[in-house]
Amino acid sequence: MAKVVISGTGVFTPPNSISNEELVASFNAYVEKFNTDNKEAIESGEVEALNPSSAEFIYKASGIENRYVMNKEGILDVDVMCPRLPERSNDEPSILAEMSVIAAKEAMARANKKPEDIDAVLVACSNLQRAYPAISIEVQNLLGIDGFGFDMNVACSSATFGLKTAHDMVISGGADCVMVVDPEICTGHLNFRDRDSHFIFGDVCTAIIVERDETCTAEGAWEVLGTRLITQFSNNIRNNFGFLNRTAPETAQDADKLFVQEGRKVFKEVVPMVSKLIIEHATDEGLEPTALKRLWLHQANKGMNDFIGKKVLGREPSVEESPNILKDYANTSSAGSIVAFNKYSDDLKEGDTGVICSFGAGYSAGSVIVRKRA
Ligand code: CO8
Repeated sequence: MAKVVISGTGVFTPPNSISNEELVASFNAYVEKFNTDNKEAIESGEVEALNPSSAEFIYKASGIENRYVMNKEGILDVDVMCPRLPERSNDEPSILAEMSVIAAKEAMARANKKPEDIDAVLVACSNLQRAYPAISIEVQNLLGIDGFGFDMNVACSSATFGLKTAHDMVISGGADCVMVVDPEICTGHLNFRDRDSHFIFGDVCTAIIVERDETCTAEGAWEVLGTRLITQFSNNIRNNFGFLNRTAPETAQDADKLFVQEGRKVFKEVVPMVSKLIIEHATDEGLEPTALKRLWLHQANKGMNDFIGKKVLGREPSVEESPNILKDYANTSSAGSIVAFNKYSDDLKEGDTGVICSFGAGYSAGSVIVRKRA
């Protein structure tokens, strides 16, 4: 069977960052205004008073300290509380395509690849900017790549599902080299007025080049030893935004048209599911899970990753073994594990093995086991 490698990755990080303190100050100003504006209704019991948020809670419950965002002013403006990203004309690159191109160029440079070396572009992410034409075809056009492109969405697991799709296309001979791009503007679908979730997400874009081992000229590439996906239906992470919203205008603006979750339940149900996935996958690949040198896990919650790391390695993972990017990036949906892989893989040695693992809405989870190549 053909050997497949990850030969390069790239990350686009937005220039602006918001700290927990800044986000909480804005949220609490909104709460104060709401409670003042609704004072009488609150006193008469018609309306429930809102509770303030706290930076300490956010860090303790999630490990998040900051998040990069595509627009800071709109999010922090108490009268807006949403990123403001003006609509572009059809002749300009879309925002998702623009960030994709920046991450893609870094991945191509690291993989020593030119546009003519790439056969397919997959855009795999949680929230697509429009129905069609596909963002991937726009990215393909902006980079001057022949071949084909298509978009796919498996929420937080989009990158590993995209990696498996690319891997299988290369194995089958359908393509020799595939680029997977994960542009995530999570703040566009986050309810910044919801105390339970206003702190969770940030924005970023990652890109990955997957190709045949024979064509790889990059130093420090990673052989893909195996890929495994699982899904299991759950309503605990949900977003009911969609093209049919306008057909039911009475509920079109409801809070469920943004990200909603039962965070506690997700935590409890997903940790065992993911630990089992990684342990069984590594074992079936002939590896001792405890011998994995690095866990590039989905970055949703530090506590979750600590639990998974402990189950897989049989002991508390060190900071190096299970890198945490949450403190700077927050949850960036599908891009999180790839940001961790991009930033924390160069130090490993030839022959070292690790796992890129994502998990999230669906539920969905993907495991990609890799070994450092010469
Ligand atoms: N400030 C202060 N206190 C708060 C706040 C706040 N902001 N929010 C809640 N509290 C309080 C609660 O009121 C509660 O108080 P009490 O005990 O008195 O009732 C207490 O804190 C504890 O609340 P929770 O039980 O809700 O808190 P948790 O400890 O469970 O932490 C988390 C909440 C951080 C959300 C945690 O449950 C978690 O991270 N769970 C995992 C979630 C997860 O992994 N989700 C994956 C989703 S991502 C995904 O799949 C991608 C979707 C697509 C992306 C779309 C982009 C928008």
